[in-house]
Amino acid sequence: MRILVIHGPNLNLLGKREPEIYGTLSLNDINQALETLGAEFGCSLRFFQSNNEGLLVDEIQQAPENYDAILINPAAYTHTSIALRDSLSAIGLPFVEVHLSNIHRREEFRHHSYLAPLALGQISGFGLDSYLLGLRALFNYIKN
Ligand code: CA2
Repeated sequence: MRILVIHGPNLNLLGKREPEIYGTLSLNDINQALETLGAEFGCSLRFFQSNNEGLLVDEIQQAPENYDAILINPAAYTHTSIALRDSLSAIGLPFVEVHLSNIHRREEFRHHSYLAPLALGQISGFGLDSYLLGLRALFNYIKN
């Protein structure tokens, strides 16, 4: 089973800025924890981070050639990107949306997600555990 993990804009800064909101782990720490859990499930993972909306769309469009499902933290594009939503809709792969922070207890503009209505589910507010729970949910969904 192959899972594509996508991290949206500014997540490359994790661990370097705003630790009170996003914690002290780096993106690399998150990827390593996912890799370890993925190995327990027998999943191979690829990690992709970009600050560029078009590159994220390109990656999503190509995903069906190589992957069974997507775990995505779309970051700020969650709240703005019809392009990401359209690409996920077009490919039709199952995906789970995750957020480190609880977007529903933050500013109002973060409460809406363009992607969530297409997702298997959304996990928000648990830091690293949001990703690990999301990976587990995705694996359990696609293994059946
Ligand atoms: O909580 C999340 O995971 C978010 O997707 C993070 C996004 C934010 O726009 C969403 O509303 C919720 C922002 C990611 C920015 O990451 C940074 C990390 C360290 C320092 C600055 C930004």
